[in-house]
Amino acid sequence: MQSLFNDQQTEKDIRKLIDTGFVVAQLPNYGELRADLDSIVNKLNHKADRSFSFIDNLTEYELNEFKKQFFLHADILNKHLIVFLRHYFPFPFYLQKSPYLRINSPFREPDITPLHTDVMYGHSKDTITVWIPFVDCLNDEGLSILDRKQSETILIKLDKRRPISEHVLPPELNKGIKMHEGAALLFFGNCLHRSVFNPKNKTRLSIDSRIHLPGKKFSQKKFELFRKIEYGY
Ligand SMILES: O=C(O)CCC(=O)C(=O)O
Ligand SMILES: [Fe+2]
Repeated sequence: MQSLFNDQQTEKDIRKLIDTGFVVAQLPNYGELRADLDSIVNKLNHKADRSFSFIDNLTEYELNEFKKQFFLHADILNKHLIVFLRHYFPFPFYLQKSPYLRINSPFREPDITPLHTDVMYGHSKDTITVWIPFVDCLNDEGLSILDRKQSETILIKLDKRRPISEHVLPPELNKGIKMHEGAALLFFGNCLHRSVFNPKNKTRLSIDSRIHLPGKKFSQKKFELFRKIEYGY
């Protein structure tokens, strides 16, 4: 059977991820992932239009219910995540038990994810996050991210508790990284990232999960969040 993946591209992606701390990669099995996401959304009694505009009509309560119910279908999405990740990491690894669902609605201040590294939330610097949007992110609906080196420079200033004002942050952090639907962003736990104010008439729905490779230092605090995926799963 012909591989879904282009091995040369995979090698290039891994090198970029290791060298710089992040990479945007194509998901060859995105169609299957999206079809299952749509059926989950439909099952939860919402019509899954391509742009998720139903979300804008939900009350806060309904939105929370939607997120809670969504969580129960994690394994369906994990199945596709594993196919994708297995190709990059062809050995046993630890995967977050459930992906998180995030929504970044236009003009909604509370949906903005503030500047952070996943290490700040208790993960290890060796944890790799996979972030997948279900819409094109071309106009600030998505995430902005700094590579490992740039992140270190900013983090040193944060460590010294110097007040860090917006205008010393590199301009990359004011612009969402441009990704088409069907791509995934992979990044290490020590890369600074955030979402920017979404000024466009488009709701972004995304999932994110994390993996941990064997032989790397595990954050004890987060151990319970992961489960081992054996090779051949
Ligand atoms: O989707 C977002 O707005 C934030 C995602 C994030 O911080 C992460 O996946 O680690
Ligand atoms: Fe994060």
